[in-house]
Amino acid sequence: MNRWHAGKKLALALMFGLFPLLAACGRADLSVLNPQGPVAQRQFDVLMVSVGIMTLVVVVVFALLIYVLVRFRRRRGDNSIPEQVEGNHKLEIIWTVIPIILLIILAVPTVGAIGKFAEDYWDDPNAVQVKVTAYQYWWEFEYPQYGITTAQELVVPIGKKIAFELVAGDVKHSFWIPAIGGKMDNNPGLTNRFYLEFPTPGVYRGRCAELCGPSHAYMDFKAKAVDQASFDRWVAAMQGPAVLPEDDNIREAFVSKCLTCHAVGDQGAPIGPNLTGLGSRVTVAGILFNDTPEQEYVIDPAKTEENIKVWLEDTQKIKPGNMMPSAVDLQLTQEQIDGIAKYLANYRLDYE
Ligand code: HEC
Ligand SMILES: [Cu+2]
Repeated sequence: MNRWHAGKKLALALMFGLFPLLAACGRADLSVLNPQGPVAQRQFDVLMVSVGIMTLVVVVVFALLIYVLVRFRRRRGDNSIPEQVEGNHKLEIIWTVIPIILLIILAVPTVGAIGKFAEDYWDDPNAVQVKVTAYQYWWEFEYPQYGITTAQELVVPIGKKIAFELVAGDVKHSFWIPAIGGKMDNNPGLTNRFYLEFPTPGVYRGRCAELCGPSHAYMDFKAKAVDQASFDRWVAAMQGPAVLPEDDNIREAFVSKCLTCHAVGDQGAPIGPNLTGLGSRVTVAGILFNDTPEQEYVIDPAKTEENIKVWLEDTQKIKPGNMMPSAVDLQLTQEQIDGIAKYLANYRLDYE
């Protein structure tokens, strides 16, 4: 009785314990199982066809197995050897033909969908071109139609085809926004093209989906989908003149110690992410969130400032093996750290 009680308690605890875990499976900003937009929906449909077929196979095979186990079990006192059968044409044809039919049912929508996913809208004047270059462990997004470059946070208009050209700056990476679609490899020296569509405004979480080094698991990015007017304002703000720190000492430090690798303004950066409008990004370095738990994805400048300091203090602790030196190696004073963090956190492009 007691043991039964404990078992029941454990089962209940497991059920409720797993609940929040499983609930995350449906997040609209993250989950393949809650597809957003036509590309993700099509991929989900193909997934469901194969899950359906596999479920059918499992159910039929297990039903037959259980039936045979029960029906042909050895009965008490029966020591006779059953009739020995070898080769049954009818059965062999059945279990060859049925899998072939199932494979055809699986193949037709899959091959059709794969063709659709690979459609190239790069030269479509209505599409927005984004060239994605993946580095250990960050993402660069270049918009050749507008002459602008950003990093870690992709900004796109809703309802339009976003034509991606993928390449890697070092090793192989893979571009994946689970709720929106993907994934596709970023290879060094070889470009891949595909497209995605974002149906509703919001922040979607992106990931690197190819083991690329010690900080692979931290190689996150965000995709922010906004309406067309906001997107146009963002492009105009990105194209505008760069803003530098007002204070002479801070500006001098920023230019000499940071702009050697980074850039502000519309040009790409030589080694690191473009920092233009960093204060408008949901994260620092892709993983330190600038929002508060109460208001997801609403940026809190004080939190951004804190995150920039955390990042500068020990970049290797946040993302082991990344290419940015820490404050000590850059010989920054505390005053410079504070000043630069304040400047970057308040470097906002108010386009939403
Ligand atoms: C040697 C080149 C180099 C120098 C110098 C450098 N950085 Fe970086 N920085 C990088 C690289 C590379 C990354 C990307 C790291 C990653 O995420 O893997 C980065 C990332 C960042 C990020 C996160 C960017 C984002 O999009 O979220 C910030 C902020 C930053 N650096 C600020 C600074 C500041 C401020 C300085 C000067 C005090 C500086 N960096 C100096 C190379 C450099
Ligand atoms: Cu990667």
